[in-house]
Amino acid sequence: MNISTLQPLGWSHFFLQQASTQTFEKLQANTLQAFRISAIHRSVIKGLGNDWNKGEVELLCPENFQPVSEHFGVGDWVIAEPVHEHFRITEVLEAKNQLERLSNRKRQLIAANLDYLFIVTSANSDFNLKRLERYLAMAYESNIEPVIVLNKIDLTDKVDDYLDQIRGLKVHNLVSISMLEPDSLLSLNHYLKAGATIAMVGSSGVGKSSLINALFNHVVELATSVLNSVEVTDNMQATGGIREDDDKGKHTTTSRQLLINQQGVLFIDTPGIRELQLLNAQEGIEQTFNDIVHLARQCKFTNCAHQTEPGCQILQALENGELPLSHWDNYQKLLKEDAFNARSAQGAYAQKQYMKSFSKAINKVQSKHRQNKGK
Ligand SMILES: Nc1nc2c(ncn2[C@@H]2O[C@H](COP(=O)(O)OP(=O)(O)OP(=O)(O)O)[C@@H](O)[C@H]2O)c(=O)[nH]1
Ligand SMILES: [Mg+2]
Ligand SMILES: [Zn+2]
Repeated sequence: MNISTLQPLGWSHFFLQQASTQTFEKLQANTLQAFRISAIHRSVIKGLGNDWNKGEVELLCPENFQPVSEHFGVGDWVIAEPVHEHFRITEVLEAKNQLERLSNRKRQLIAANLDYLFIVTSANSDFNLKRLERYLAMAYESNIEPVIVLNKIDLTDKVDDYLDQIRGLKVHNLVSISMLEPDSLLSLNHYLKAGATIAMVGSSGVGKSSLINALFNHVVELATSVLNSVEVTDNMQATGGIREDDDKGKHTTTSRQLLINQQGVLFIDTPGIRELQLLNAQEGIEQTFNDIVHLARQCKFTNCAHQTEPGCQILQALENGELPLSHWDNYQKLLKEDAFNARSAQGAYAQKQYMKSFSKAINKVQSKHRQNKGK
């Protein structure tokens, strides 16, 4: 193995130093190889290794790494051994960072080893600040720098309104673009570094795949195309952002895949998420809502529940309009949901226990209420 061969894929000493002496020697002798996971489609797993410029290699996944979705995701690094003409995964390396969410009551990895998370939204009815807050919390939780990408600005004459709303979220990175205005894409140049990995997330149809295609005309699609043709649903006239094999219109992405363009930027395209459910994201939520956290610290009582307490800064800020009610509501909602989801992912038993204690607490409140009424 030659480190520089894998460097364009994002390989670094962080991964190399995880290898035991024995693994290291085998990597040197090429009796083991490192691969970056580039696609996971049902049971088919693909990776890019030493010969990455020749395309993907199918990787066999032994039972101890199944279900795959719980062990690694697109963007993760694995070690694999050659078995006949295939490679079999022997080890999954610890990731620099991983994006996860709750899906079907299970933890699901969205992508791993990212430098930036492009949170794509469109300047039309899809736009939703609360949804952006969810994505931000997910990014912060994983220590991945978020970039909010407001796309389809050709569809509105109120771009500044949208931008003002997003600025309220205090994000460092915000760009507004349109596939129909190629110059607008220049604002993304800052993030497009060779060897950097950028994942695109957002609702279906916001233009994640179009953006990957449009940024670089020379995107080399290493992953096999796993796209479904669907009806044209949007009003994009130009086809600049459309894949080569598509002259009809929209293709919805059905699985995650890693793509590398000729400038050496790595992209992870993901299918649109209907409703992002956070998982283990408490710190990320606190960071997203740090204005609220800051206010709460100034409440008169350290254990203030922000209900009726005197000297409550939250109540005061809500009253004088400094703190928008929807922002406060979303904060509470996300915290509750996150706690619930954590239990949900831990399993049905823990979930039952939680519901039990929850209903106990409610019963307590209700019986107290009845007692008070009876007085
Ligand atoms: N008007 C306009 N349409 C756009 C723009 N960018 C993308 N579109 C259109 O929006 C539709 C959806 O684009 P996609 O790139 O497939 O969206 P996606 O986010 O990848 O969607 P999923 O794969 O389903 O998650 C397509 O018809 C695009 O042509 C834009 O800047 N302006
Ligand atoms: Mg797509
Ligand atoms: Zn308070």
